[in-house]
Amino acid sequence: MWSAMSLSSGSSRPMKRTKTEERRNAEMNNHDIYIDWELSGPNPYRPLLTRVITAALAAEGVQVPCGVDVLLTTDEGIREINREQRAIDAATDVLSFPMLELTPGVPPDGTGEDQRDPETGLCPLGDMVISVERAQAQAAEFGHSVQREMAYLAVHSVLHLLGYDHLDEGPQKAQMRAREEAILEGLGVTRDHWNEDLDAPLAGPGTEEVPVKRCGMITLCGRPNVGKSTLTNALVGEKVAIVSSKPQTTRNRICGVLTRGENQFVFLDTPGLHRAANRLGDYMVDVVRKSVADVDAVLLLVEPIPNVGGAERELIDRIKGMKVPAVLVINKIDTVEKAQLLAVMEAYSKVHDFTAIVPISAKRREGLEELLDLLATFLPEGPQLFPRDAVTDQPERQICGEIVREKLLYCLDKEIPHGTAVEVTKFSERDNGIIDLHVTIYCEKASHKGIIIGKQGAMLKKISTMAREDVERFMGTKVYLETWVKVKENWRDNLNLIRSFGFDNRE
Ligand SMILES: Nc1nc2c(ncn2[C@@H]2O[C@H](COP(=O)(O)OP(=O)(O)OP(=O)(O)O)[C@@H](O)[C@H]2O)c(=O)[nH]1
Ligand SMILES: [Mg+2]
Repeated sequence: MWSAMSLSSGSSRPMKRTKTEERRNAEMNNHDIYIDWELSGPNPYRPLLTRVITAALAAEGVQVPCGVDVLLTTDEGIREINREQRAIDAATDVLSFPMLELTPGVPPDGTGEDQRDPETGLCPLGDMVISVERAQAQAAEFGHSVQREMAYLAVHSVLHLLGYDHLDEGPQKAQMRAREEAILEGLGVTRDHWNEDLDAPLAGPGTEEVPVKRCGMITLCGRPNVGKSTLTNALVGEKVAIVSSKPQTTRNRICGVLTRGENQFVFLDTPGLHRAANRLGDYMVDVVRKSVADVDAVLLLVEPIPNVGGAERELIDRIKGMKVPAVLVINKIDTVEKAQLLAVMEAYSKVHDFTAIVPISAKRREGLEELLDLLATFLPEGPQLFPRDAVTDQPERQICGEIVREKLLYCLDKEIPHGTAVEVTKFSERDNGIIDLHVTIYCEKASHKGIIIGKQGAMLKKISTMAREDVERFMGTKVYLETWVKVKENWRDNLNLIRSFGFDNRE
């Protein structure tokens, strides 16, 4: 999965110390963990990595104060280092450069040769380099949080710095894996549990949060399935909107919040603009229209095809009447050759003079930093609308219902999931933290009910299991999920029923 290297003792890859970072801190047991961040914006992983590295050193029995240099960089950044240091011209997730030749399980005690830097008094363990982009991509691939992935990579690297290796693919590798698992478990980080405390800001000098000075609303609009929700989630760094390969997944305006330094971005993910075939469709289209008014910037997301479609033309017409910046975001660039992008840009430039055109891959998180840098320039001065750590305004109960709907979209074919609505009838927490979640799935026909339940209940069981696992991950606790399926004929054309499911656009 990843490569790492053990250089012989004395290797000293120069780390860039261009940015200032707070160094020592009481939480670090007097280790000097220097974290350099080469990406734009503030570094959200410093508290996490500081704690994880400190915990990994403690778990390995290291008692002397140590120095560890960490570089968090991009795929290109790690590739450059890999090329320079190892003559391997490829990006990877983590690289480790131990300073000392240590034996696994025998921690440095500051007495050995080279184990005490005369200047600092620290035991210099070496450098680790992590590609944040790769960590994000791997987290998405494995279906767990970026924090978990970062923690995993950091623990892996600390073990390398302490002499562990896995080049034999045999017992040494097994020993290293066992230590990784034990350390992560000790931190409360397992495959399906994330310890939120690890992300809390570090106490101590230099860690005060800067107040938010600029805050603005940015709408993401476009045709169905173009990747608006994928982008919202990628920008916010959490899954706030459900995603599926089927069009018309998003039914409501979903708000995603990102606070970085002095800037707070409030993203409005909208339903895809389509020709409404029922009253629910009318509602969704109305949500798009309303979300494109009274905002500070609009992002028009398009597929990377050199053809301006009806939905795009309608949205451009709307944007033309507004006085705010409009950015053309060409998504899914991972699916086309670069040459085609020029044709896409040209086709859209003929229709509207966009403030900027930004090609991205929301799925691979490419181009997002550039997009955020641009969007930051559109934010008006003003106080924050949400607390710093907020990612959405949706209540947990609502997100749980949406997760169930995502599994319906994933498991069921054709029109059936589009004719479903999910109502959460119970959402309560017991004294021991377990959550009871009761959900009713409404569908339009008795025949659909049969399909949703499946042979001997197999389909409903599959949907419920997938939903429960996701809800447990999201809530960070055990969940008892009970699901029922009911028929409400043609509910999508019944205004009262639509409203009762929470789709209400009356002013
Ligand atoms: N290859 C590729 N696929 C992407 C990218 N972004 C999104 N997708 C996929 O496109 C599909 C639709 O993504 P969504 O985020 O649900 O799209 P949406 O625009 O919110 O769709 P609606 O809610 O239906 O309007 C999913 O299968 C995504 O995985 C991308 O950058 N590259
Ligand atoms: Mg969506």
